[in-house]
Amino acid sequence: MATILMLNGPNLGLLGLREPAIYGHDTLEDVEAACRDALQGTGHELDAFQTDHEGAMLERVHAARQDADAVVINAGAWTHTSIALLDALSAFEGPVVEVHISQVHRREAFRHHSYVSARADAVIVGCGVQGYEFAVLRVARLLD
Ligand code: CA2
Repeated sequence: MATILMLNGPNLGLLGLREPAIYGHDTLEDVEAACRDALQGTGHELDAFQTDHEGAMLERVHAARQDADAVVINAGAWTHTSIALLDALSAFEGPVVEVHISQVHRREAFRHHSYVSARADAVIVGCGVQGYEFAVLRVARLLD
């Protein structure tokens, strides 16, 4: 049994509670439940972590070297700013899939560049929260 770690960065704890026109009505809890359902029968389990603190995220990525086999990450705004997060993800050896709920390339120019993409094995953008399910199924396939 492999462990897939789903990471969500700043403000994503507000999912379903604010800005439904952009991010939809599902809460992060709903998304985690949908991903656990999607993984039923694959033999893989989901662990999930959200933080608004960059240092806490870096430490969780470091710990993933010991306690996770793959990472699905929506780094939120850190996607566009954090070389530190890219460096932490680069030290993780398993598959990494990047998710963005919104179609970032149709939004402001500052959302078009992702540091995380330099490490990601796949990037899922603009599929709404369903993108997380696609991402966990993709890493499950990569782990098999
Ligand atoms: O589309 C995405 O998933 C983003 O990663 C979301 C980030 C944004 O900075 C990225 O450019 C694209 C923002 C996450 C904020 O999440 C909220 C959720 C509900 C209400 C308010 C913010």
